[in-house]
Parts: sequence; structure tokens; C-alpha cells
Amino acid sequence: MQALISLGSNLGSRRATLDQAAAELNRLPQTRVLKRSPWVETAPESPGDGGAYLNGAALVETQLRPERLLEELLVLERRFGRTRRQRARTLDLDLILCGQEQRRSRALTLPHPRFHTRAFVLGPGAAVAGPLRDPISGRTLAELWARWRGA
Ligand code: PH2
Ligand code: MG
Ligand code: MG
Repeated sequence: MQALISLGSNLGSRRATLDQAAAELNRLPQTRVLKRSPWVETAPESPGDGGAYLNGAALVETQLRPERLLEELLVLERRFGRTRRQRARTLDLDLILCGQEQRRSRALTLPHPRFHTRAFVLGPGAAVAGPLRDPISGRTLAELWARWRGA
């Protein structure tokens, strides 16, 4: 299954953190990174979110179930010093899409509920996974990104 992961950091050595995190994604069990976007500087979504973010996306091929993949992402976040109390993030890894899987549990919502409104997810997401489809709207990431830009 192909999964789209959004990466973000707005605390510490952002570029080094995202580089290392992408390398760690490739080391997860039964998982390899197919494509990684360039890292882009983005303004925080809301004023309380802290300083500017560095954002990007990775498309992975994985045999892990979505729940297990999410667990692995949370472990990585903690290893990079993320604590759940802080608003600023050394590393934020969000699971955006897992093939056509849909979930609505307390632990996991798939697709990620707000991904189609966020340029910092859609832009890098379209760069690595243009043909990947949002199972809810039926649109590809390339289409969603073009729409967001008003194209
Ligand atoms: N993540 C947030 C909140 N705000 N803003 C930007 N630009 N990029 C993010 O990744 C981001 C954010 C919560 O995870
Ligand atoms: Mg996030
Ligand atoms: Mg998160």
C-alpha cells in the first residue's frame, strides 16, 4: 500500500530534523520511501503555532497496517524530542492517506481530516503523489492542489 506522510518542524535544526526523519521512515519495518519532496518554508497556520515551519511530504510503500504505521510515526516523533504538551514541534509526522483506506477512530482518522485545506500538505503531497486519490472526494492530489491554487 502507498501512504502519504506529511512532515513538519518549527523548532530546533528544522532541516537536519526533516532529513533524518525521512531517513528513519525508510528504515521502518516493511516500509521504504518512494519519493520525498523538497522542504519548503511555510507560515504557521495559526498565530499560536510558534515560528515558521519547514514542511514536506514523503510517499512510502508499506506492508504495515495504518494503525501500526501511525504508532511507528509517534515513536519517531518522541525520539526527535516532541512532547505532546508543546505547541511548537521539533517533529510532526502526520499520516495523510493510506491508499484508499478510511478510518474514524479516536486514534486515527483517514484521510487526515484537514489535509485538503492546507497548502503546506497539498503542495508537497502533489509533488510526491500527484496520482494518489482522496477516497472521499475521489480527486487526485494533483487535482486538489490545482483547485486550491485556483487553477
Ligand atoms: N502544523 C500544525 C499547526 N500549524 N503550520 C504550518 N505552516 N505547517 C504545519 O505543519 C503546521 C502548522 C500542527 O501540526
Ligand atoms: Mg500536524
Ligand atoms: Mg501531528
